[in-house]
Amino acid sequence: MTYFESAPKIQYEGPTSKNALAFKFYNPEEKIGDRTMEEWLRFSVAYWHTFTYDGTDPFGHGNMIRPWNHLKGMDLAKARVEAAFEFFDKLNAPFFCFHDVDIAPEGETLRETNKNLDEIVDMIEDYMKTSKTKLLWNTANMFSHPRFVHGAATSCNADVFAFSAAKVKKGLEVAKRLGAENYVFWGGREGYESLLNTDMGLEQDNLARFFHMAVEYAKEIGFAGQFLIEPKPKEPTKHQYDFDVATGLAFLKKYDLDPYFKFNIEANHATLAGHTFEHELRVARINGMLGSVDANQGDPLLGWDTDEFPTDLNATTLAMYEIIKNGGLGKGGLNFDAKVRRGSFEPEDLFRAHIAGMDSFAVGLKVAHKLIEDHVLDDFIANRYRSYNEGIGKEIIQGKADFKTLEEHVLDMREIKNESGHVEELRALLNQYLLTAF
Ligand code: XLS
Ligand code: NI
Ligand code: NI
Repeated sequence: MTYFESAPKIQYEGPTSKNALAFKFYNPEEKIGDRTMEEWLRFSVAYWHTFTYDGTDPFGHGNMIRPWNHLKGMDLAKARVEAAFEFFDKLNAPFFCFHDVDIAPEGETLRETNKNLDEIVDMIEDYMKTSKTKLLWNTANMFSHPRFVHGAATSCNADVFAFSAAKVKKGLEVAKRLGAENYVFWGGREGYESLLNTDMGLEQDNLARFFHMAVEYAKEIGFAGQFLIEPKPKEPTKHQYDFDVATGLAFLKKYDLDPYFKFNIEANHATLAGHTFEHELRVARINGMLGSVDANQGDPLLGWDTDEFPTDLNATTLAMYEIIKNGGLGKGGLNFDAKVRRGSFEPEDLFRAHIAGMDSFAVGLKVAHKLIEDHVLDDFIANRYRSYNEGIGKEIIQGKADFKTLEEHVLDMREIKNESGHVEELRALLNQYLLTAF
């Protein structure tokens, strides 16, 4: 059976193509430096937004027209798997991601839920034998069901902690079976509403205990994927513990978890934390912790996680700049944790949206690579910091200076000369590269 009848296999047609269902910039085979676009970008489709989401928002019912809408329960779950692999194939997507509850309905007990899950995982495993699409990561949804009202690993209720552990145990087994490249922990409701009723110390200690158990179990079953923490400052809780990369890093270091984790950085979460996307990528990169990316964008006029498909070329370019400087994403990828707007309710919009996101990151890749190849920012920055290459600066870097020698250096200095940072010029240069790369 065909689910997306109107959609052909999406091909690269080049920047002048007028075909909505074609790539204009993403040419998977095109070499950029030492890798192809496909190898650099490692695109992934998010199961929840593309196959599970029905358009429901806090003010309205589901409105998405989907070829599986008439089905329920396990029949619905199976149809979604069939549709998903048709979609991956037509889009030529190398990866996908899912939460446990996205792919199979929950039962009355965890035993029943796991049974449903096993049946669907069998089916996915079968499809994966002939499909090129691999599993970038899976994760456990520990925020939708009412039992997670006070959190999962940070819940005040030990039964909920146990339930969460059992879900992640199963998730790791599924990850191992399907050959997932990573396993993700996004904080869901791991945060708090008010300190008046919260033992923050215990909650964070418990979260660390939970992560250590996950690390142990992965070792036990031989799951070699990369563990990823996905920071987010708020939503659904008022304050989430994995606020941003810097906060997450301090947590991991405090509990000796940093050797086992990297970060999955989501653009919209970065902006919710009051950072740019590239800031979060940079913090992770310079600490050797850049693992993967949830590729989306927020709306500057709205203060929540709108999860829009990324189309801002400045942002994709600066993101790809960090990713290239990182030497790529390793086991990670660019996962479209992005949903079509509620007004874009036709099945074909799913293709149009992914094409928009993939083309935008392809542009970002090409422009960022050119910027790096031409040493544009590197030369500028090297020159800006040149005072550290000689004299007192060199002594600081070499650890030869101390407060006394530094005082001596400036005590009789009449004037310190600074130079302009020329940030406007650099922004214009970025525009120039964006407009001339193709
Ligand atoms: C929610 C998160 C979530 C994670 C996976 O804001 O982005 O979708 O990526 O649990
Ligand atoms: Ni995400
Ligand atoms: Ni998100």
